Amino acid sequence: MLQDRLARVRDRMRKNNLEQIIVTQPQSIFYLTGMWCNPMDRLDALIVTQDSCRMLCYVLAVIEPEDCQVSVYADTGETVRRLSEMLDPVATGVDGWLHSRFLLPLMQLRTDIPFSVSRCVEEARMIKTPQEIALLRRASEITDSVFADALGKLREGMTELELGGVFSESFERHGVGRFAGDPMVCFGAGSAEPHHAPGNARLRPGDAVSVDTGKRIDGYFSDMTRTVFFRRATEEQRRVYQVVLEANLAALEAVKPGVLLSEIHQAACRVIERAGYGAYYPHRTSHGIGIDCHEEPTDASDRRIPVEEGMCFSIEPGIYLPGNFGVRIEDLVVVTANGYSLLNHAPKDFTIME
Ligand SMILES: [Mn+2]
Repeated sequence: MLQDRLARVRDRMRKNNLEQIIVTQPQSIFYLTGMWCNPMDRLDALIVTQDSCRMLCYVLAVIEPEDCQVSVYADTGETVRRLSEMLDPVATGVDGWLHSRFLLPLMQLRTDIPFSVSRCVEEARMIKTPQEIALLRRASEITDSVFADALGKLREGMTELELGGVFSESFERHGVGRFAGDPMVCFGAGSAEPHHAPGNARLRPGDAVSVDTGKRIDGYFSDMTRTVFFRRATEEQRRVYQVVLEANLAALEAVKPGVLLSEIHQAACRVIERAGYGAYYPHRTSHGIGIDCHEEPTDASDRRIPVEEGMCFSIEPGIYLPGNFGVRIEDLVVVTANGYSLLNHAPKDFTIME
């Protein structure tokens, strides 16, 4: 077990009056043990109390953390009963990943246990350790190089999927496998869809080329978006690009401990609204990143999450003009004592690629 992380989680448990928590998200189990489990449709669970760690784990999983009593099961069912027998009759927090098909029978078996939702591990994960920050920094450095390499290989008539392949090959040259997400490559009107599925659209002069990609490298994700224009750009494309760039910089400027994530979003929105494009910015500005590409803290206007030193999140404003083109510029930041440290250094000035 990773004792410094376990101590943070136990601290959160005390603050939330939880004597025991059930952790089932593989990313959270990795956070606490350093090892990956992959239960797929099965149930793996780590049970943490103030003085013990126990784990219920599928027999083929390779996970064997030290200082943790592991109880293995095979494909014979009865896993919920096994889990129910491992629990103490105390206030118990359950993470958001325990499927209702396991949780509901568990609650029937243990009517003596008061269950509630636990965010203890997610909250601990929000504040990165120096070791985690080093891994996040390295993942972003690799992603910066991949963009520099792959965006230089645009050619007329190539498809979005082909450019995606160029990015994947470049990651592979940096020793990063094809797992964990293909690049989201968008040409022309595709760039106006914030969650575009790359396909066989072919690159034409005048297209916006927007690429959003990140990889989990040694456990920690990168996530970056750059938008460039192929061979030429209209006045409107230039104008929209400048507005998004200004929104990106205004949001970055707002990052420091104590501000609310929603205030960072507002800083980006103000720039976009003032330019008359408010109706074309439909999504949040930030999401936390770490072992997951999207994790706490996420920016939602109804949640008041203060920014703290050690948090890592994206800054990714965009403008999307349906059927026409879109621009998004995304960087990652780590919050420092007085502001932020940028993890991405790929250029973001308005660029026309030949
Ligand atoms: Mn992102």
